[in-house]
This record gives sequence, structure tokens and C-alpha cells, in this order.
Amino acid sequence: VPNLVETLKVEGMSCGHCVAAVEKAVKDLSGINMVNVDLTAKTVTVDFDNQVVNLENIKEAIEDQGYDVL
Ligand SMILES: [Cu+2]
Repeated sequence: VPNLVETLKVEGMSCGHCVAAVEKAVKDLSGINMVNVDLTAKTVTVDFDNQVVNLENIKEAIEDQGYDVL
């Protein structure tokens, strides 16, 4: 099964705009089934097709928005 669910710890998100920016950046990648940002927990959970996109691609998309993936 190529689908993976990973939860990333992300620093720097402080409001709804940050949540929207991160969600959009990840969703714009190919192979993303679901993305959920938890602002309180500072986590981004992504369900993705590992044959289309990998975790490094997802981290880069988030970092390109100006947030730090731990
Ligand atoms: Cu913000």
C-alpha cells in the first residue's frame, strides 16, 4: 500500500493564515490525499501516496512558506 500518514512537527505557525498557507502549499503537491494542520499542537499530518510524493517534498513545501520543520 503506497499510502503513508506522517505527522510533522512545524515551528512558526501562529494564526489561521499560517494554517491556510501550509495547507495550500502541501495540497498543491501531487499525491496528497489529506492534510491537517493542528495549530495548538504545532503539527501537520499528511496522508500521501508515497509513489508520487515523498516526505522530503512535503517538508520543502512547508519550509518554502517560511516555517521550520523539526
Ligand atoms: Cu499566521
